[in-house]
Amino acid sequence: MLIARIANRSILASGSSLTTRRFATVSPVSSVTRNHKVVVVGGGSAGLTISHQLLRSGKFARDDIAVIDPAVWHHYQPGWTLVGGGLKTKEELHRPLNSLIDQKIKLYDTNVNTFSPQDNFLTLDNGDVINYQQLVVAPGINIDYGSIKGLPEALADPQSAVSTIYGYDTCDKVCNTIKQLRKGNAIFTQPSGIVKCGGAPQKIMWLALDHWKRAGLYDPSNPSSSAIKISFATAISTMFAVPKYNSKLEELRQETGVEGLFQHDLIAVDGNKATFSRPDGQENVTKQFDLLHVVPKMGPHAFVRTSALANEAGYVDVDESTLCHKKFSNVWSAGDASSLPTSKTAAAITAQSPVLVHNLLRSLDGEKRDAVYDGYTSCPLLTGYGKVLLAEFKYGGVPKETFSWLGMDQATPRRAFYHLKKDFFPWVYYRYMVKGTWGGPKGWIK
Ligand code: UQ1
Repeated sequence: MLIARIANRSILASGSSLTTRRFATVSPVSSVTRNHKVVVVGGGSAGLTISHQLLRSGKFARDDIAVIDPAVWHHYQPGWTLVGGGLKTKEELHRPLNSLIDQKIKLYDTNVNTFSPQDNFLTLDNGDVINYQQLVVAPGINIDYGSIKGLPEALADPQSAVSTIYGYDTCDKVCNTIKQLRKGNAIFTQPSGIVKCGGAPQKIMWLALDHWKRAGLYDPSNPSSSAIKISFATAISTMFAVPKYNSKLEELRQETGVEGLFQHDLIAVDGNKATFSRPDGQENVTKQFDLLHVVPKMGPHAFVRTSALANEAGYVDVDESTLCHKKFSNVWSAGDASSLPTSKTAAAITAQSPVLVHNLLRSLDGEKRDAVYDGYTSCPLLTGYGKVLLAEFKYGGVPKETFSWLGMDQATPRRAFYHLKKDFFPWVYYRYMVKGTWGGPKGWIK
């Protein structure tokens, strides 16, 4: 250990201004310095996919690539809606993170403390210094449970019918609250601001509706005389951001008698009362509920938001085509933490990763970044058991549907899409995508 420290000091003593700076903030007695060609912050969908695609390029030796993530578990989050709907267990959707990382990649199981992109290094929470040639920042975003007053307490209370599919701890509570409800008001919310997978807040509502319909508690053709009343309370003014799919989902809402509480942004939960703020200085609205499915507000992690890498909103400020940082040409980002103006999904990561990897490798070779991301993302939107509308679109909300060559209109919910969502995607994700060999709609990567 001592030898390692001395060795590190001698590397640091090579005289750059960088060295002085490091010693100014980090104790030389306890800290260690390491060097990697590529450092990937985050072992989530983007971090794993990108680091393994890089490794498979054959251009890296053992420990050339490092991943930084303190998580013990890696979760397949797109599956949490299925847990809420009673179709999967949460345990079958996760894997120990270290079991998913190739032995040739170095894993640091700690948090990043600060980024120093001007000097090509970052520090870890334990004070260690990590130098890099290229940096990929993909730590995801944070679910801010405290953004809604009373929410943390209500979620933790096993007696309350308040839950969310957006967390590992609560996604199974969702299923219990749906099964237990026999009558009363069921409210499903969607917040203002950026969330992961903009369709998920209503997917769980469509599954619950279908469950109550089958249980004889909800009659879509006669909602007012049904035991259960269903409301969708969303901070935005439509069901979905992409016009093509919005028309279909709005039609479905009206046909099934779901009340649309548009421009209602949940701000507080108190017992069985939910309070919503309204735009343009209108008074808050309070609703009584017997079941409340909440989607908390979300945002960038503090260590990204407060760093030199962030844009004004706190996301890693990258070019929307090349995924390269707008100021630091050896910094990249993909996935939820990035500023890319598209919907935050695992499907988006299938399209972003090959572009980022190609451009990063070209940069290492001193060549032009010539791969372009078109904003592709997808939302397999469950509209009931056995039914999925497969929304796929690029920047500007322009549809980009994989199965259009078969003459299919993907706005029509289908059983085949349901099996893609429930069976195929979780399988291809762990078997190929996080190993760097699945390119989404483009198929397998050699
Ligand atoms: C996809 O590749 C993927 O990753 C495994 C998903 O899982 C989260 C998806 O939801 C989607 C839509 C894709 C895209 C792939 C095809 C074939 C449409």
